[in-house]
Amino acid sequence: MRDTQSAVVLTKADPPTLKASAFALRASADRSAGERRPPKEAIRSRAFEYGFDAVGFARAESPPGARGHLSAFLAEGRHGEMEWMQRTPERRADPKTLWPKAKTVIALGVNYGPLGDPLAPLARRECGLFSVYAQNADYHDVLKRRLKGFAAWIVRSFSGEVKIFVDTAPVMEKPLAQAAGLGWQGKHTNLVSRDFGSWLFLGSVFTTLELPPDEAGADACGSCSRCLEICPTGAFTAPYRIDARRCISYLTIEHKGHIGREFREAIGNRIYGCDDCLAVCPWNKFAVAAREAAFHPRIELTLPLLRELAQLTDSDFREFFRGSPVKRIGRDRFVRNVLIAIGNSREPQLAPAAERLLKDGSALVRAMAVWAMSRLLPQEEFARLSVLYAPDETEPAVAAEWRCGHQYMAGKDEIVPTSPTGLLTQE
Ligand code: B12
Ligand code: SF4
Ligand code: SF4
Repeated sequence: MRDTQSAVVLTKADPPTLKASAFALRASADRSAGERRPPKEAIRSRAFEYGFDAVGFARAESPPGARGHLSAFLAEGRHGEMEWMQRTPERRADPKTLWPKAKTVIALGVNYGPLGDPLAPLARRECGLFSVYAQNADYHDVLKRRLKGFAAWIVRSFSGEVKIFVDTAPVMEKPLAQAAGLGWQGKHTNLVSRDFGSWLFLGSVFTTLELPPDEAGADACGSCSRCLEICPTGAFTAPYRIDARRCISYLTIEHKGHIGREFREAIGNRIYGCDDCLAVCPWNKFAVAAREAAFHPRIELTLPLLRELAQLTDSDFREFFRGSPVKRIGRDRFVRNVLIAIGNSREPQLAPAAERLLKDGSALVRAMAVWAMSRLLPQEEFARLSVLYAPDETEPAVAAEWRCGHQYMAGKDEIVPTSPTGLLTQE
């Protein structure tokens, strides 16, 4: 009975990709096997029915190299302000330390492949670019829902205990996914799949069931280095090694303070996250568009006008980004990012949108409004505004932006050193 149902759901849900047809074959073989189907194969089949596009099994143990690489990452401070990463490194490095009862990790991937070239909007400087993962629903919500249903089914069918994880727990999802055969960690450090390229969200079910592991994914980057070369901010210190503090994804999403001057031009019009290293990967040639409609871009987020985004109030922001991952950075950080994109737009007609924010309640916003205007306005106009606004400025970082703006306009384009928190340290 269960197997018959499987076949029906599968035919309806899976798109005609290689992966789906390969699975359909497996499903009919399973049906003839009836109840004798081994738990691992039954679980694999069900995972696809629950909407996962990739599934693999690994022992619940620290993946090779992961512990040492994590220690080096933390010791060198490459996690920046993400201090939660250093709270429980032992648990993060080893699923057994996180949950001693765990025997097997079921690694799962959901395809979020874009519909077109995700880098094309970089040329539309009057618009903001949201990274592919943030153009619609929050994947945490989508994956968690599926993981809960799937994990409950495992317990109902085979007993044992389970725990589910997606992103936020101290779990090294990429090395575990590699150990479970979903792909390999590419030189851009993300998991690359032969079927879906760089576009898999990852989640996992830890279980007390002892299930035979799959073969680990083998590195197929070869001599390619496209991802390393394209990074606008030089975030890769070496192949397979990232300094998060230099990554635009970190700067625009995780970093709470002022964004260092040395990164602002390189950010271009990326207002939430970055996909450059993912998008250039040649393994994307086999990628297909996400089958989950909640990951297809919301029309308002595909080419949103910077001028309009800059005017979002706190309540507009919360309403506009309801259910979206963007919501978690809050209006001030978001408008900070938008103002950097405005400064990079080379469109003087966007200057009024920045000027309106010179008296904003947030120092993050005021600082980037000043910076944007220093990039867009003629020198006399910037000087006129400076006379009007700078004397009342009480926040040292914003006052410093006015001074740096004058220097920039005078042709002294100095990159002012920033502290690890992104605050200007010159004054
Ligand atoms: C912290 C974090 C970030 C940080 C740091 C990124 C990073 N690479 O660590 C920041 C904010 C920058 C970030 C950005 C992004 N992230 Co992120 N992030 C995470 C998080 C929470 C933890 C990752 C982690 O443990 N990092 C610590 C370091 C030590 O681990 P690592 O990168 O795996 O390092 C390995 C390699 O360096 C390797 N290594 C080191 N030296 C060497 C040498 C050799 C020879 C080899 C072979 C390997 C090797 O070993 C290390 C351990 O295996 C995970 C979720 C999770 N819980 O796992 C999501 C996660 C990695 N992020 C994800 C995504 C989608 C992104 C972005 C694409 C979002 C965007 N569009 O803006 C970018 C991509 C940037 C990039 N190139 O990595 C996805 C990736 C999915 C996938 N297919 O891999 C994850 C898994 C979330 C999820 N559940 O789907 N992220
Ligand atoms: S996401 Fe962008 S900034 Fe971060 S490492 Fe990749 S290319 Fe560089
Ligand atoms: S772009 Fe090239 S080097 Fe980078 S992850 Fe893809 S295959 Fe590997």
